[in-house]
Amino acid sequence: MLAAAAAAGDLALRYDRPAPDTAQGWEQEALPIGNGRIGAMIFGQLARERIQFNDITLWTGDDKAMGAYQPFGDVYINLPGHEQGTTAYARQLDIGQSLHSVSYTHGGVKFKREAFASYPAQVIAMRLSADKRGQYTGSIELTDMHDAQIKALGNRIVATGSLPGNAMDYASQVQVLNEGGAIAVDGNRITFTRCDAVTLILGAGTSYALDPTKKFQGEHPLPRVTAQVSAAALPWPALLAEHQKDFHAQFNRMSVDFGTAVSARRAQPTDQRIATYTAEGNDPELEAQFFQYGRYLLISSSRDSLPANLQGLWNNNLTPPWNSDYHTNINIQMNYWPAEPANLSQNALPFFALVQGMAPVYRQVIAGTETFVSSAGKPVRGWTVRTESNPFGAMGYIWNKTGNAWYAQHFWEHYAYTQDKAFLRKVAYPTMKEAVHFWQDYLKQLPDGRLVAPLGWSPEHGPIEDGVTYDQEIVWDLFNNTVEAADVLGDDQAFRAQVAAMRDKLAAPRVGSWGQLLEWLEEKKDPVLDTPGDAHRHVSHLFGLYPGRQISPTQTPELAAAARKSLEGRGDAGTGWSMAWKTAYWARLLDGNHAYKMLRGQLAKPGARAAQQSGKGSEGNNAGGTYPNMLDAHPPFQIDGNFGAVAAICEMLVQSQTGEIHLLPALPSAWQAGSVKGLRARGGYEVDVAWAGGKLTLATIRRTAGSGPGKVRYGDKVVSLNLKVGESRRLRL
Ligand code: FUC
Repeated sequence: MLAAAAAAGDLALRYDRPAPDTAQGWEQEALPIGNGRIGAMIFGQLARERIQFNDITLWTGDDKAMGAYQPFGDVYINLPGHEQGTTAYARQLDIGQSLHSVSYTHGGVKFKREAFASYPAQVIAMRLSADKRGQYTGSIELTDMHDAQIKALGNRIVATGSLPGNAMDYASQVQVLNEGGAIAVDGNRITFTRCDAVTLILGAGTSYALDPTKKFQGEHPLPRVTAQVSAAALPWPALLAEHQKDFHAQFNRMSVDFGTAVSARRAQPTDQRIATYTAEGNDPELEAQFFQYGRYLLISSSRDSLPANLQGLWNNNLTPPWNSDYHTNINIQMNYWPAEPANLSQNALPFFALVQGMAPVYRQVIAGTETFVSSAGKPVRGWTVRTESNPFGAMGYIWNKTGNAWYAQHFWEHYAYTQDKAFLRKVAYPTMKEAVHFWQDYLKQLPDGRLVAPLGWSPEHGPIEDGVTYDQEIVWDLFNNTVEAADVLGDDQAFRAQVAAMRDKLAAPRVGSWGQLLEWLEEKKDPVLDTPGDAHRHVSHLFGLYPGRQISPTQTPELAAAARKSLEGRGDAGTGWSMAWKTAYWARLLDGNHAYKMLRGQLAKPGARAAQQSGKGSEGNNAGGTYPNMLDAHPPFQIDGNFGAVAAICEMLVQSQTGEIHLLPALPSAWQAGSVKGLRARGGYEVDVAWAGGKLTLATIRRTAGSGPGKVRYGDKVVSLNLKVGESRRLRL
């Protein structure tokens, strides 16, 4: 049972057996679909197919209690007898087509299933068909993970309930459409008998509203879900075409080719291909697929609703790890790192909406917290966050005080890439300015005049104290971006001057005794902390290197050299997100081969590096990897690593944080020939690059927004540009 061999450029994840119907099968082998709000994990089981589904807003908890992101329910398709004697089984997720499919032969009949989550139709749809008539006899069940009432009526099964605790209403509904044969209600199920084809249309929703003035309660979802499910009863080709048109409009903005794999690799199912790659590397097609998979996952888990959480929107567990929450000290930010460079800017909007929705709640929290008084004893202005957060304003665990400034960076970057001045003026600048107010009030002055962030924590490492490098760099980033934003807007000059002056008084990153970038204001006299043997997964004190821009090999070579020392000290291990971040760090240090080494480690099977386990840290610092379904293993499954890897690969190909578009700044020697189209650069550009023999052959720079001159660098060569919107320039450097 070999999966059909893939062709070059083919973007299907392929398997020759179903995902086991277990928690581990869900996590590591089932395949995700999603429309940005609702989604599902599909197992591809034969006699009892399972579609485990989610809505990104189904949360327990409220503004006081964290609660957790919840699984919604399952649709089961019972096809008695299909397990025995099945041949030619193939299961695939084509991420270029946003389409899941299963095919097999049973009793001389070829059976086929297709499934997708449509954004335009707001439903999940699955169609079962066969090459002979009357072959489908079985039943459909809808289950619920809480205590919904479930009822089958006509051709629909409807579940409605309300969560204990926060009274959130929810509803799901599956409509069964048969071609040929008959369907009937049998208790809570719908049976189908001798049908030619069966289509399921699944809708789901909740009463959650991202609006603190309504206490986050909107309308009951049942009428909306019913209308969505009714409207989606279209001919299958029409429903699919509408979905794919919408999907392609986002996904096809980029294409990537890192080189060709030998045909023996293409013949392998994805799980075996990852295993071979773990041992032998040398599969640029798999790396390209991993890149595009991250883009697929962002499109599928971040659109017009809440932002992607720790698991995107896929969760089958009532008590998921870390509540599958919005973690503020790396995780939600990493989810959004790829959005701008990988040409999925609109998919970042849910993050901005969450921040803006929470701000009024957070302001009240801060106003009532004794921690946040200025050195003059007055309450600080603005708001900030703890490490854990939910979509009702509750927060938990330790304060992550510079979380406000890090969030503000994303608002600024959205402008930097899109050049959307209305967004800058109305959305980004006010958010940045409020974070600046917080830090203007809260920073404290050392006797030598330097400004430090009081009592911060370098995530999640060492003591809580003043002026930790992580905080200093993030505040610097906020001040620096705010100065630039004020320059763009041009009408806030007095404030701009204050912020620039404070930026220049911030305690700056410093080099320590072994050449490292100090993680804390003073070097620790500790046997482990920030020594060359300290393998802690967080290397957050290099924020200024990435995603910040305070440290760079060209502009601050001493600090960049120190950052390199620190990275060497921390080593090449890490959990999923940690490895992705290190990949980006190495790319910013312009070391493509080291970045590639990190990427290769992350795309390996989890546990492949277990022999080197350091055992340091509460959850291990050497663990990450990629599961057979290509989801990131923190472990457990945590989606930030998928997203971080996309962003890091973008940094290997094009950088633009220093005022130049730097082409192929960190191209690894493993990628000898290839091309990438549609990467975005700050200033409103789209960039295509092609290379051969490890050297740039052609670049095309298109301007899609913005105005004014720009510069393009390749190695030591720099050329100037002055493109208008719609213009492009081809360069051979
Ligand atoms: C941060 C990390 C952990 C984990 C958690 C969800 O706290 O330190 O490794 O990723 O988020």
